[in-house]
Amino acid sequence: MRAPTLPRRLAKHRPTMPSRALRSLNRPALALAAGLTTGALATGALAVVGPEGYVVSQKGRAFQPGSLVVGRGDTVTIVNDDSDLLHHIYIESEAFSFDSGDQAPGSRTPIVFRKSGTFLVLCGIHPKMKLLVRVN
Ligand SMILES: [Cu+2]
Repeated sequence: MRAPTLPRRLAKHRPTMPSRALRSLNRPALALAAGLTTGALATGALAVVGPEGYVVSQKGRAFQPGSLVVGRGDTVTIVNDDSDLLHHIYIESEAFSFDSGDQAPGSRTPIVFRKSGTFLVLCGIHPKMKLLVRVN
C-alpha cells in the first residue's frame, strides 16, 4: 500500500518545499520588521541592562538584539562575542558620529548616546550587520 502513495506524497510535497525554504529565509527580515514597528523598539526587548548600561552582543556576524530603545545619555556597550572575528562599528549621522576602530574578539565598546533620534550602527567589516538604536 505504501508504494502507490509515495509518488502522490512526493508530488504533494514538491511544490511546498520552495515556499517553505523561502519562508524560513524571510523569517529574520519579517522578525526584524515586526520588531522595528512593535516589540523591540517599544521595549528594547532583548537588550541587557546592567552596570555598563545596555549590552549588545556581536555574534555570528550579527547584532543581538538588532534594535533597542534607550534614553538620552544612556550607554550602549557593544561586546564582540565572535571569538575569531574583528568587527568595526561606526555611526554616521548629522547629529552624532562614532567610530570604534577595530574591535578585537572579546572587546567591549561603550557608546554614549547624548542626542535623541534614531541611529544606525554599522560594521565596516560586515556590511550586513545593522543595529538600530532609538534614543528618546
Ligand atoms: Cu563585523
